[in-house]
Amino acid sequence: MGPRSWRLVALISVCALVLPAAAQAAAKHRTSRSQHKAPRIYTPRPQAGVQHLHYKFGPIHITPGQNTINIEPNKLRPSVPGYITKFVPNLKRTDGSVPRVDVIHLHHGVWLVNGYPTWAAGEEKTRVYAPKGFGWSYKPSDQWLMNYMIHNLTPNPDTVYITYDIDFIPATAPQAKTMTPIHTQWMDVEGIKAYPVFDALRAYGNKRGLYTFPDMAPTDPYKGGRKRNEWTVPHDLTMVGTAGHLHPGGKETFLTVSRGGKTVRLFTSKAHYYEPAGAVSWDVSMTATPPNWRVALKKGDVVAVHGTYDVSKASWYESMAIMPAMVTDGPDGGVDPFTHDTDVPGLLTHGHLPENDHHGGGALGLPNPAKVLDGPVARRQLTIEGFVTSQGDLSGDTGLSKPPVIKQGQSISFLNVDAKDDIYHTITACKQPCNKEAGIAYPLADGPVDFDSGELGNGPPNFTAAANRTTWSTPVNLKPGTYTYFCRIHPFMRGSFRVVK
Ligand SMILES: [Cu+2]
Repeated sequence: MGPRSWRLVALISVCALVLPAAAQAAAKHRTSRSQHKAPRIYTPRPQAGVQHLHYKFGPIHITPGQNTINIEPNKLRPSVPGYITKFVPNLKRTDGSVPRVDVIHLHHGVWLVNGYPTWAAGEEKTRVYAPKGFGWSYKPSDQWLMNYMIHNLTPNPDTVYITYDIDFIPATAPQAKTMTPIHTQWMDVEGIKAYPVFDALRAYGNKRGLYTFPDMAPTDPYKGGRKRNEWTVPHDLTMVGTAGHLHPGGKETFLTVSRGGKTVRLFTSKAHYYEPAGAVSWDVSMTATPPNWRVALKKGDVVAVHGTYDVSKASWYESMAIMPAMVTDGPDGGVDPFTHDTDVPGLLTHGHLPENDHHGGGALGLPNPAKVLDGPVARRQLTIEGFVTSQGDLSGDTGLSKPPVIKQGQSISFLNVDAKDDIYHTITACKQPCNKEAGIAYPLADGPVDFDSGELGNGPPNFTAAANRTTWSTPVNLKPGTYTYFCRIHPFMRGSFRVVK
């Protein structure tokens, strides 16, 4: 399995409107305009002269509980030079059906072109459209790699394809003569790295329950070094589009630009949740820049990306904030972001998707851990094997549901035996009783206190979601009570333990 990682993204977009002129630039972190109604969903007309190409990468055989990162050569692409003007990814089974997102999903797919991330998709499946007259220039000699992380939330194997629809204008088409080439500028709060994640915990939120990374990070995430969320514009050019990628809990990503000591907001990509429970699931679509959005950037401008999460309901581990941008190779018009308000309302890249219909939270008839009699005193390490914890397991008819008991000040340790099969598990606090049916919105990391083990397991160094350890111990400072937990990777897995005086 080859590996590496990133999860990512999606992005960009769009088509036709004019930037409202006006407005002095706004201050650095001003609140972006509120949108009470759903933003409009944008569906561009195909550019003239395009071919619609459809590719299926695979078949990919998915192992039980898989959450690993792979990277493989990708020869599925146009055979002649030209311009790519649309990129729409998906994940499909061999029969063409789209798996439910709470069963198996594309945690990320990144199409690397000559080593650089160029298009990407995450669970939110953002669709990417170049504005009319613009396209990514493509040569058959380009090297393409497919970097993907497919997350199987169940213990059942499966087989899928990563699909992508491309609109393509061959260089020989008359329309090609008027095209302006663009390329992707990868903007990620963690920079370009294998697994660019950060934790957004409830304790980090402001009074409104919002947490913006890296701005509000309790410690400098860059440790005084290079700010990985920044990009210094190398020469005058035009940015023609952008859209964000984030995870459940995410509210928005935004770009700022700084010049001469002044900072303004370039664009805010907002998460619109179709999820009835709010910002807690993958039932979401991101806004992208409108079609005629054009911003002139100057050499030396510093563009930075930020991500805001709603931490009022739950903590969010291994979160992302990525905002790839489409930029031209040189100056190509556009407004000055310091004299025009470029942070205009965006357009959604898609509506609600049927694969996000299973929200979870229904009754399963599992025991309520708080009412179950004490299990044995926990003296030895608990094991997680075959997706079952050796004591306190709630996820089914295991006969192991009685919580192991420890005295206040002690801790229980867990060993993930499944790590030998590259299956990662977490022990993550959830609110009691945490015994309902799993779905895209349940369970959440909303226990009375936060604890999380990280993904117990091993993977290639610097290229994995795994913590590269297989054990974890509960915090020693827990007050007496019954604690419930779930596995973030396989949310049907639940357990409990009890702390007594
Ligand atoms: Cu698990």
